[in-house]
Amino acid sequence: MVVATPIQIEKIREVDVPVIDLSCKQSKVAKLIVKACEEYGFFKVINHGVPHHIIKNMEDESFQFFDKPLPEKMKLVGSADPFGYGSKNIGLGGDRGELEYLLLQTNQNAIDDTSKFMRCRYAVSSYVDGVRELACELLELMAKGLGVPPSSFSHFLKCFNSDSLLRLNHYPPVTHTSHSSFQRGIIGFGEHSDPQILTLLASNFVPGLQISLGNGVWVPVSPDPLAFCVNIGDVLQAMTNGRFVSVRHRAMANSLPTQSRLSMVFFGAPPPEATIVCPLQLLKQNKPVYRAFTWAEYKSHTYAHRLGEVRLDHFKIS
Ligand code: GA4
Repeated sequence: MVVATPIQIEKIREVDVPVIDLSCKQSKVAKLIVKACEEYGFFKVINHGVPHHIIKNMEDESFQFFDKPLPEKMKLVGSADPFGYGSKNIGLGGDRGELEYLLLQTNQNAIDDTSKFMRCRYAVSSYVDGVRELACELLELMAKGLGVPPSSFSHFLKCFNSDSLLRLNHYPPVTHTSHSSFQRGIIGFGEHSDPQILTLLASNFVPGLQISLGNGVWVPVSPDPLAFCVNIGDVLQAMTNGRFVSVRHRAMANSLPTQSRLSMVFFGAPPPEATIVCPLQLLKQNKPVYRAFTWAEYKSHTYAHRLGEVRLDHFKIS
């Protein structure tokens, strides 16, 4: 069981994270999103347009999958390598957390395959279509707010071979083994940044997500089943020359004693061969901070390293 670092060097701070109402005027929304991405690399969206029944259906299917006995889950999807079913092991480098998960690719062939374990693949494909569309809308609002061509970031997610992923995380309730684990909290999914462009997370009503403000300060994000939590990934930090922050975040496992937390996370990613560079309009007098790299290159660097590493530093121009 992984326990958070001692409370003396870790501070929990209640901060109102930005909540952005997508039904407001576009130009106002674009400005608010840019501000949130610069300050936190994180915001919540409400009135986002993804129909509630699509989210609920995906949630029900996910719970049904995780409720199955272990041998059945393994038989249906195989063990994560990295795609498939995983329990407690995260990635291939020995990271551990108090969760079980299902990691899926979102291209059409992969979704067709999901019919093996979901009662109908409609749940997965309609969820992925809905969140992808929302992710593109948000990326276009960011482009508008930054004054770069509208599809500068979103076009990657629209490619037929975009490497976007869907991750279903199930955090069962954890009983505390000691007083100190109760005080410090048990880690469900350890501190990290997401390597992709943009992440959209929906969860049930159980808390757990925290974002980092740096220097050991953590902000708990209150759960809202009607909102999506949005965070910037490493690729978008690179594409904005460091202006947007790829926020470090984690999930705690032990918030409610009897309730499971479920999160459904879409990672919007480029196709493998895409080259990641910052649009010229954002460079102006500033020198580029990162060298150009392909998503395939970044991904293999990512998967060869531990969860908590700051992977983008490797691509900094010294
Ligand atoms: C973090 C974001 C996504 O969940 C993920 C994770 C991936 C995995 O679980 O296989 C990684 C992690 C994530 C970054 C570092 C490597 C790879 C586990 C790990 C230790 C699916 C992703 O793309 O990168």
